Amino acid sequence: MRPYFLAGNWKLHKTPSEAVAYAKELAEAFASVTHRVMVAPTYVCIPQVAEVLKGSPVLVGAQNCAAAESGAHTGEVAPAMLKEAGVDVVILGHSERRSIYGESDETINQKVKLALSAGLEVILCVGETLDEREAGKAMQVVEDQLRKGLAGITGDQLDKITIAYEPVWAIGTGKTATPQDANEIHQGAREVLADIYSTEAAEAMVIQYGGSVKPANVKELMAMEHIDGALVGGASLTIENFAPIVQFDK
Ligand code: G2H
Repeated sequence: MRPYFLAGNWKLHKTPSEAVAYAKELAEAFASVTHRVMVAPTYVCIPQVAEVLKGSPVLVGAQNCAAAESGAHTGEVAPAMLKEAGVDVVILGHSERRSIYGESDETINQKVKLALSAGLEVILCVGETLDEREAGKAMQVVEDQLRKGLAGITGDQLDKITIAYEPVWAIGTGKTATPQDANEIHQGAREVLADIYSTEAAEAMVIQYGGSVKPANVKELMAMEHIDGALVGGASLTIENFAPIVQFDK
């Protein structure tokens, strides 16, 4: 049985004082949560949020990391620096990183490798654009991103990796893939993982769905066989929305 993993991606929201106040609410609300939970603030909020969440089951995430360990990379933050600042999990390959900041699969793969060697867990995001979906290429795109993003990653590293399927057309748009459409891609992704690694390894991997997840649709998404959690943006920013998502089965 795969554990559910519900993660909040705060994107470019919340100042350090707002993040700390919210983290305190989360620590209290999720003190005895039964699923895996994570929140990913901006870099500058991480140390303070990590301090608040110390001893709480809520994991600390980062939204990105550098594709290098150190050196002349102005504006970047290395995986080991994130680890020392209290980060448990790093989100890599989010479609906003791919589309706005031009990250290639090769760069993302480099980041995955460096993050794992720094002792971080990884959420690797994949997903097709609307044009790609309409051209019937959704699964092909996801397969390509998975194969390239995981290149060189061995089977014994998989327990540190979560996949997030985020159809780009459903991100922040209010449009959600139907649970059946999402499940179909999740199942396809699992078949790709089985082909790269093994059926057993693929069955054990947690695959989150992301894209306009909210309290009103979380339950039906989580009911699907191959959907094991959610990567939540907008609805992770308030306790009123995030608590019912994380505790969707209560
Ligand atoms: C997808 C998701 C979080 P939202 O980007 O990663 O955002 O839930 O706002 O669509």
